[in-house]
Order: sequence, then C-alpha cells, then structure tokens
Amino acid sequence: PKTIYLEDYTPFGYVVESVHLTFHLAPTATRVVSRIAFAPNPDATDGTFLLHGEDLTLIRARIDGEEITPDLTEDGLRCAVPDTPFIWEAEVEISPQTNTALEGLYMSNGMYCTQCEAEGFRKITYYPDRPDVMSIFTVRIEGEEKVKLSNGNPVGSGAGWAEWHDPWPKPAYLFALVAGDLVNHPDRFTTMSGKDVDLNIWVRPGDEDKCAFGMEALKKSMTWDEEVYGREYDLNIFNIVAVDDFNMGAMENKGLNVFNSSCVLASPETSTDSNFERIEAIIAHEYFHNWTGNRITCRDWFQLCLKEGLTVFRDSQFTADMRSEPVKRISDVIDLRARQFPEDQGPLSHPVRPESFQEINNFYTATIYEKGAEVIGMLKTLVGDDAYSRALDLYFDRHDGQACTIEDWLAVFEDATGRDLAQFKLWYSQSGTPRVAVSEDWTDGVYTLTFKQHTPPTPGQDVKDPKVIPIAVGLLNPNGDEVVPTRVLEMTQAEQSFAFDGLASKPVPSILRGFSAPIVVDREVSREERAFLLAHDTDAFNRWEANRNLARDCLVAMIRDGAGPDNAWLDGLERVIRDDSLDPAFRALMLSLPTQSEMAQVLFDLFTVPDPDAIWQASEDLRGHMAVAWQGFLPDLRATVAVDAPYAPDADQAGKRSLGSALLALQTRLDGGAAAQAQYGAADNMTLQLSALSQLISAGKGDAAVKAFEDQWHHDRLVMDKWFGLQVGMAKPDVAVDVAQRLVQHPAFDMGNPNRFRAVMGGFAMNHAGFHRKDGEGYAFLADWLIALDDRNPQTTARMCSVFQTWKRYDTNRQGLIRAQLERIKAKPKLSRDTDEMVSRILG
Ligand code: BAL
Ligand code: ZN
Repeated sequence: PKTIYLEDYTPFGYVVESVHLTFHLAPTATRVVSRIAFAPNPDATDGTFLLHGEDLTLIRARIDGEEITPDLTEDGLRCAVPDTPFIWEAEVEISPQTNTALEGLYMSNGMYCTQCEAEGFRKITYYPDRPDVMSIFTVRIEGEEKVKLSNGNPVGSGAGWAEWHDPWPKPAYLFALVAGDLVNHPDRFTTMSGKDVDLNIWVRPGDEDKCAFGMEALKKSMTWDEEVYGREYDLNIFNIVAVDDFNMGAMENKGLNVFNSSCVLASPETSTDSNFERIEAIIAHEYFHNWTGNRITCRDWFQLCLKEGLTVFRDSQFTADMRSEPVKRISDVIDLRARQFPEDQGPLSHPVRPESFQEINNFYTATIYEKGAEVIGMLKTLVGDDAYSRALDLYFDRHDGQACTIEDWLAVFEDATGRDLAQFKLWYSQSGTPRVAVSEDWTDGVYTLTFKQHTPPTPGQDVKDPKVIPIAVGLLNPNGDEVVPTRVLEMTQAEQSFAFDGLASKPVPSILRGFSAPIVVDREVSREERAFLLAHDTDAFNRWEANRNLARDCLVAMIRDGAGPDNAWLDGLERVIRDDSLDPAFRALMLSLPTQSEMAQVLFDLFTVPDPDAIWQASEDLRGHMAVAWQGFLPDLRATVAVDAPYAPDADQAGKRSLGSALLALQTRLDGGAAAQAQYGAADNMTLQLSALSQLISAGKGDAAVKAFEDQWHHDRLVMDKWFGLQVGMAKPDVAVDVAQRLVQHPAFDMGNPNRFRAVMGGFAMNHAGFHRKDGEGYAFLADWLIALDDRNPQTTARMCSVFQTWKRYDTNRQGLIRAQLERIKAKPKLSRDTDEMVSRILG
C-alpha cells in the first residue's frame, strides 16, 4: 500500500466554483449525475487533473459538452482539460444496497444515507476528494422515498424529487444525503441575532418518542456556542438523522448531521444515565463542528486534530458547564489513560499531527481526538482565559471559509498573545507520553520542586526534545490548610526547579492539579502522603488521583507480594464515600477501582510481567474485602442515594444512581444477589435495570434475568446491544470465550451492524482475563471474526485490531499466541488496506 506524507502536500490544480449533483435513487443502480465548474487554480504549480473515484461505473463524461474518454485507474481518473474555466459533467452508477463498508452512499434498513469523511465521496462520484477543495453544492434527489435530505437549505420539492442548496463552501467530506420513509421530531431555535432556525431529528417510525432529549441537547449546544464562543448558526434549517448501521458515533455534515442511532435516541426505559450524558456530548460535538470543522476546515487529513482536538475540547467544556466540572475532568482523564495512553505507549503511537499514513480512517484515534483536546487545554492554561478568547475570535475572523493547518492555528495564538509557540508546537509533532520525574528539597525555609522530563522512544522517533509542560501545583501545610493555592509552573527545559519561600514548615505538594498536562508523573510518594492528600487536597482531581494511586499500590502489593488489602487506605476511602457533603458522582468515581488493563500497565511499568488471571483474582479479592469491611453501612448508605423523584437524566440524579450502583456491586458480594434481584424487579429505568443485571451476572445468578431481559427487549436493537455486551463483558474469565461463542450463534447477532459487532467483540476484549486466556483461545476467537468482517467492513475491522496493541506487555507465551493471530490476519487474501496497515504497525 502507498504511504502518503505531509511534506508532499501540494494544492490541487483547479478550484471548484460550483457543484450540481442529481441522484436517481435505486438500491443497486443509483445514477449520480454531476455538473462541476472548474477553473485553473492560480496558487497551484501542478496542473494534473486527477479526480478520485472508487467502485464507480462510469456511464459518460463530458468537458464543456464534449464527450471524453478519461484514463480510469483503481483510484480515479485522469484526462486532459482546458487551461481556462470549464464544465465537467459525468454520470456514474453505484450500488448502495451492496455497499457493506458503510462509506459513500449506502443503505441501512431500507434508508439511503451517506458517510463521506474521510474519503467516502469518491465512492459517490468522480471528484477531487480532498478537504482543501471547497465548493458550493446544489443537490437534486429523485426517488420515491417520503423524505429526501441534503446539506444546506431546501429550495424546492415535488412528487418524487427534492432540491437542496448549501450556500457555504465545503469540502466533499461534509456532503450528505439521506432518503427514506422517516418521521421527524421538529422544533425551532431563534439565534442571537434573531434568525429562526427549523430543527429536526429524523428517525424511523416508532422511534419518535426517543428524540426529545437529543433535541434539548441541540438547543442547549446552540445557546452555549453563542454565549461562550460567540458562534451563531448559519442556515435556516438544522437536520439530524438517526441511522442504525454506522461506523462512527456521528458525523458533522453541514446542516445534516448523521448519527449512529445509539448516539441520539434516548428514553429512560431504554437508555442509561451514561447514554444520556454521551448523547448530550456528541450532539454538542457535532453541532460545534459547524464552526470548528465546517466553516474552518482542514487543509489536508494530517491536520485532522485541528478540528477534532478543538471540537472535543469544546464539547468537554460544554459538558463541564452543563454538569460537574471536576467529575467531567476525572472522567476524561480515566478515558484518556484507558484509550490514549496505551496507544501513545505502544506500536500505534503517532503524533497529534501525524506525518504519514496509508489509510486515514486508521487515524481517527484517541491521540488525534483526546490528546488533541488536551493540547488545547494546555494552550489555554498557558495563555490564560482572556487570551484564549481573543485567539479564538481571531481564528474565526481570519480563517472563516478556509482550509487550515496547525501552523495557522498556532499563529493566531502567537498574534493574539505575542508568545512564541515554537516549542509548544512539539506537542503536535512529537509522539509518546512524557514522563516527568519529581524530586523535592526543603532547605532553610525554601521548598524546591525539581522536574525532569523524558519522553520514551516511539515508532520513528527515537529522540525527543523537551516540551513546554504546564504543571499546576498547590502546597498544603501539614495541618491540611492550603498555603500556596494553585500555581501553574511552566516547565520548558529537560530539568527545571521551582522554589517557594516564605513557608513556615515543609509543605505537602499537590502536583499536576486538574491533570494540567497529559503526562505520567513519576514520584516516590509514601502511603501517608497519599492518604493525607486523599483527606485534604482542595483540588478534586488530585484528591481522586491520590485515591487512585493508593488503590493501584494496594493491588500491586496484593498481586506481586501476596499482601492483604491496605486497610489504612480503605479507612480513608470510607470517610470520603460516607461524606454526604460530597457529590455522589465524585464519590462513585472514588469507589471505582483501576481496571484490570490499567493494572497490567502499572505492573509492566514496574518491570513485572502482568498475569491477567492474578490481576483478576486480586481485583475480586479486594472488592470482596471492601464489601466485608463495609458491610455495616452499605445498605444504609445505598438508601441515602436512592432517588424517589421521577426519572431525570440530570447530573444530580445520575450521580446518585452511579454511587448506588457501585454500592450495589459491593452488597452483591455479601447477599449473593438479593439486593440486585430486588432492584431488577423494581427498576423503571434502564440505568437501574442494567446495573442490577450486571451484578446478577457477576454473582453467577443472572440466568433468569438475562432471559427476562431478552424477552422484554428483543425488539429494541440498541437495548439488545447492551444485552450482548454485558454478558460477555461480565462473564467469568474462564467462560468468557464460551459466552462469546454462544452469543455469535444467537439469531440476533449481526456482524454487518457495527454496533452489534462492537458490542460482542469490544465487550469480549474488555474482559481482560477472559480475552487473555492462557491457551490463546480468546485471541483466536477475535482473529476469526476480524478476518470474517474485513471483506465487508474494513473500517470497523481495522479499528477493532487495536485491542491487540498492548500485546508486548504480556508474557512470552501470550506474545507468541498473539503474534500468531496477527500474522494469520495479515496473511488473509485480499486483506483491506485499513486492516493491513493496522496489523503491520502493531506487529512493528
Ligand atoms: N468527523 C467525524 C466524526 C466526529 O468527530 O465528529
Ligand atoms: Zn469530531
């Protein structure tokens, strides 16, 4: 496969002045007629006329009305063109019905829909399918479907046709078309300058009652973007469509967002609190893309973080504002460490702005998205809130309507603040997670913290330069009072010291408050000091972090040294979880133990080969011990957070249910499932029903409830995804492969539906000890299914391969078993470019 390099970027030789598309819809023979006005690009040096195209049957092509015969290749066409403006016309035939890759125009449950990011438009018609080619689209859709939608504003419709015009220039990846017998949940929004906008969520008949929450989230997002970023919506209509078969979560097509139905449909009976929160965040994310992504887009796909990092950062701010800022921050860091750190510390490590790729679909990663957002968070911390606002205003003013680069982004910050960001830019070009070692000194009343940074080698980058790292620090007195409130230390050198004077006694430092940089802090800290921070830190994140470190230390001692649980830590934790002045959501986060995969990395970092069975056993033992130690108060504490008001998916109620669920998990270890059974029987919402079901399964008492759940919900695809995922995720390690094998035989298992495939395979891979079964059966099972899916859906197959990325942590026997499966996948005839690249990178 061909590798594409950032340094090879050149502008396209032509500008596209306008695009007219006509779709004659038919499941296996859709005709797409294009009429495109091209003109030579004065900024380009290469006049090659190359239009991308894949899986298209060319019926005819004309230039200025003259029939031509272009040179067709696997990836598109080339032909001679005039050196003056000209009109390109083409007619192609495509087959949406047989498009199982779900890229381009495809069908899902009888409905036509599109996914064009990153390079799906080339499966619709011949076009310069690159983000720096922006144009104005007019689209006519002909077909019998009741609803026919595209980008922009509707300009006309009649029997069997509808026409749309999008006045804003956009790249082809933001094109969308939807047609089907859909129904809508309508609403309206008045923008800050008084313009009325029609809002719709389009769904399959029967799903109308699951749109209200998404609609409220959309209106909140529109208001928030006006109030916080001064960004107003810019069309007369905003449409969202729910689609069952979708590779991603959602897509920000201009004026016509297409959503995986799991990321928009919600009701208390069918969705958990976490689903509601995620839906709110994704609706916001896609809406925020209208400015950060659509009005200002990326010059090329290497700049993907320009829109994704910024939009994730913005949606995190939104969620923090709508819900709880510390809870959101802790949750984001848990997610970053679970998904981005393993990526950055393994064979798939790549810079936030990569410099090469074979298949761009493989770079929609936690590094581009979540680390990309962390980098923006650091920038904001370094320049301050006011300067951040000024820089963003300048970004929108200067670059509206353009396709931009990270250089453009950093230049607005330099111009708005006068700061030199050359060193900061390393965050975009250097991969890997920096490790920062901390030492302290207390001499003559001066307290000094010394930091040493080091970023381990990553693929293609052996040596790294020191980065700018904002380290937020506070100091506490031994009596627990804060003597130095949070101060941001700006580390720029490989080794750097910061002194604090005027202190009466040696303080206790609280380092990296709020997780002010995506780094690993290496510091020997005594148990007593961690316990002190757990009790006294005024920074919620570091209070949680102290607890997390105590939990990790406790598990390491249990696994490695055969020690018993750390009762002193558990006493400190008990005080926190029983403190009803604290937010229940925060207390629930304090109760959640490190995941088994996280513990595997912790052990690996301590030069101990992780044994998945031992990690599982220690986690079980610790939970059992916590249950026994706290049996005296668990039921009462659980009762204090019971919600007796009607269900609402707000942060307050969700926090209570989250703590209640964590307590139920402990209680189940004492009562064998009695409380879970009672909760299951009484549950009137999915959050309580699912948490009870999960505890019954883990207690080995789930058979009846699993059956009852299926009987109740077999008609609901999204709920059944939960049913599939939970059984395999909660299975005891020794039977997880058997459970997974049984589930793929279930008539409702459908490998063509990415949600269902991910529910089973993703749930299985999350079952750490089950997946890493010593005899390799888990690896073989997953590899079988990846091989089976690759021909149908390369994108979903390739992404799922990343569950193997941590393979070098494990013992040589397991490494050998995983290598054998990776090589088996690699040897599959006609392996997709997507999967080939992923497997090759993982093998290293
Ligand atoms: N642009 C792909 C989906 C998303 O990040 O919103
Ligand atoms: Zn996005």
